[in-house]
Amino acid sequence: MKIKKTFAALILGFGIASSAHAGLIGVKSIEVKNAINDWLQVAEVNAFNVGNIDVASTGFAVASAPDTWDGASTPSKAIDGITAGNYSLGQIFHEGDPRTGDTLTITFNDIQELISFTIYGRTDCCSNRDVYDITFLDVAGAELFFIDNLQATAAQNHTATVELPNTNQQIPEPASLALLALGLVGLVVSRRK
Ligand SMILES: [Ca+2]
Ligand SMILES: [Ca+2]
Ligand SMILES: [Ca+2]
Repeated sequence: MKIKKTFAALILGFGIASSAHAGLIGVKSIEVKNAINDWLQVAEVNAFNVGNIDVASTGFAVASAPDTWDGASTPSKAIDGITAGNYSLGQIFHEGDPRTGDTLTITFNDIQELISFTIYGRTDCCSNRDVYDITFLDVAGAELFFIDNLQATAAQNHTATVELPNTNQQIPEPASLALLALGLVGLVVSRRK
């Protein structure tokens, strides 16, 4: 009985360790560009970190862009927590004239480990424009991950989500592997008994 309990505890411990969230590490900023040489317009960006917090939010990040269409379509609209995408209601970021392949940059206050990325496009018109190239950058400006042609058009219900790769691999240490092996031996022994 004692061996069985030890084995159960080991399996439980191992299961908890391997189910912990881990994601794309070292992210300082995200760059959003229009992928089809059209106007850049974004209703909202969400970027969830390992603590399940959307850090693409006012208070955790700042959003910037070279220009805006008007005073109601500022970059901050992409991180204000409102996913609705009606331009005429002042709900989206929209790049300014001229159309120059602009970049919306979301810079985090702190370096983040991200597990998922979601973008919301415009809903009142022109949703065919909403195809994006997304680049995740480290603090030195080096590319960590790239999402090509992410579509958030009407056909995608104006939104798209990508689970980010785990670059914080939790490889079991030799010691814990040995413990697991011991547990397996324990199971065999207890079954024989
Ligand atoms: Ca957000
Ligand atoms: Ca918004
Ligand atoms: Ca522009």
